Amino acid sequence: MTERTFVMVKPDGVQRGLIGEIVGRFEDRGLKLVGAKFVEIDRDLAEEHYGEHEDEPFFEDLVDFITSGPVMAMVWEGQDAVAQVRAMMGETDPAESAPGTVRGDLGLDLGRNVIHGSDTEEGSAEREIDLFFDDDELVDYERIDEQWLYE
Ligand code: DAT
Ligand code: MG
Repeated sequence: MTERTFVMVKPDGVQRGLIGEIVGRFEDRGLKLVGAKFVEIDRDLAEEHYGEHEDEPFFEDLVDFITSGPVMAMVWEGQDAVAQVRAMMGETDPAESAPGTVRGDLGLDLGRNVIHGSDTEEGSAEREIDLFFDDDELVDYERIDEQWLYE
């Protein structure tokens, strides 16, 4: 099923010059970029975005980190996009992530895990996309290779 998912290159990924590497992986896979913005997240947005973790001991550090510099926020579309992006990201902890995944290739530490992607829980992706993007910031278009990506 065609779906959209929210992806973000976190401040560590931006500072380490990994935006292009990460965008390239999703492009090469055949996923379609339908929205993107390079922004600094304020505390309110960070706390709302990570609301599910507000009772965790790492919550403050997480909000500090995600607001510590610019992020590349994106929406990617494609068949089974939410789960496929999660698979390409690796595990939450880069140390446990398989080589070949973003976190397994580009990170080492749980608190600096380079990328965010919506989880597969029903409604997560929609909630995060709505948090970061207005409807008119998302673009409907066809990629020229779509007939060769999908049967
Ligand atoms: P994911 O980013 O894989 O969806 P998550 O939603 O469980 O993982 O957690 C959000 C972020 O919080 C994660 O990317 C890194 C941080 N985090 C998660 N568990 C942590 C822990 N036990 N200690 C410190 N930071 C943690
Ligand atoms: Mg998560």
